[in-house]
Amino acid sequence: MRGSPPFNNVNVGIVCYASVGGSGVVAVELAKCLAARGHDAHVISSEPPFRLREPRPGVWFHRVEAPGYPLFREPQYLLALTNRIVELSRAHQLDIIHAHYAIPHAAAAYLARQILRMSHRTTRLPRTVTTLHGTDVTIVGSDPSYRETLAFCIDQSDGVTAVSESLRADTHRDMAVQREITVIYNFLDCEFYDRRPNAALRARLCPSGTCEKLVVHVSNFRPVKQVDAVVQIFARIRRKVRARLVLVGEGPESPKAAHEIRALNLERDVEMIGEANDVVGVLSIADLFLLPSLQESFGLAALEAMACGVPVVASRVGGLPELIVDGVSGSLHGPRDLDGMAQSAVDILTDAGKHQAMAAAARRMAVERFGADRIVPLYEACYERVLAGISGSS
Ligand code: GMT
Repeated sequence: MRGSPPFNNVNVGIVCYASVGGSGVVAVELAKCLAARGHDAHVISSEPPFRLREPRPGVWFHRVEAPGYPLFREPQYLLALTNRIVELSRAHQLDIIHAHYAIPHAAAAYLARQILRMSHRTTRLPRTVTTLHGTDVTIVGSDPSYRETLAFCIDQSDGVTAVSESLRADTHRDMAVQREITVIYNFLDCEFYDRRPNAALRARLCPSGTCEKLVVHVSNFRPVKQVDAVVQIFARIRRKVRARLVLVGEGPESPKAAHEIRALNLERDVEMIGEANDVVGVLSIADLFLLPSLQESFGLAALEAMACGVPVVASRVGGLPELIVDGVSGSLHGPRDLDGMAQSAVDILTDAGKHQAMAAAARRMAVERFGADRIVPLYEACYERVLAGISGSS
């Protein structure tokens, strides 16, 4: 087997989910940034992730097929993914297999490495890195049905990263993971995520005469996002401010949100626009972003809003306090404190000076603390340590 390659051209297999969700977004953005920095990034998923529709030099997509058989009630995705990682490792001499979201990607990476280790056909044995994103630990992964196997696979990774200090602590506490975990915050390309005012879109979503302020929420509408609470907070805001609410995204809680809108008689003030191709366009015309989640290990949607100069009113849970500075770039409250969130929203929306200062702080912090230029080198450093055989990734 060959030794470690020079660090300026690393072949990375990036395993991620293709569905709309922050972990897939981060994985694909990382692939693009790594390719731009001279590496080769092989994205491995069940279908092309939605941020990878356009071809990019240095980024390849590899589909995982999990063929069915009448005997199986469940698709055998873990086996198919493991097999695909083994094939791709051989074909592309992968140096690193980087699993984004531990379930089941950390297990597939572990199994693939074991297979490659035992095979006489292996000429390069890849190292494995697992990035923990949130519910792979906090809600799903720590469930007794998964915990022991998942903790084992995370511990077997050559490097482990988590997207916030909060998630690192949760992983050690709830999963009893022993391995050292490096915190690497999520990031954005802040040249792409920047405010681009669009008067026509603003006039459509917040027509002057009936609307003065635009409040936005973006999520995948799962229970953890409390989308019904978004509507309830907005109802309180609407009593004091001529505002409209735009809900972007869809998911299992979409019917509940629609029901809440009808129940509170807000049909004329709330629009559900479904999944938007141009999230930056919608955020660019927003005055405030609401994220009252029950749990959020990082809150990538809040960072997207901040990068577009939008103050965020959110729950004080998980990694959100590491992202949003209370009173500076937004406001934080307990996840059930809907009155507190509504009051803060009204304060921000009705005080132009405060709004302007928070919007500027949000943008500045997004660029300075969570810009791709700052964060991507931390992943490169993690790869470098792992390739050098340094145990753990710190
Ligand atoms: O929430 C999930 O189950 C999915 C996951 C995802 O793929 O979007 O979300 C988590 O990872 C994101 C990217 O790192 C974070 O921004 C989200 O905060 C995190 N979600 C939760 O912790 C609920």
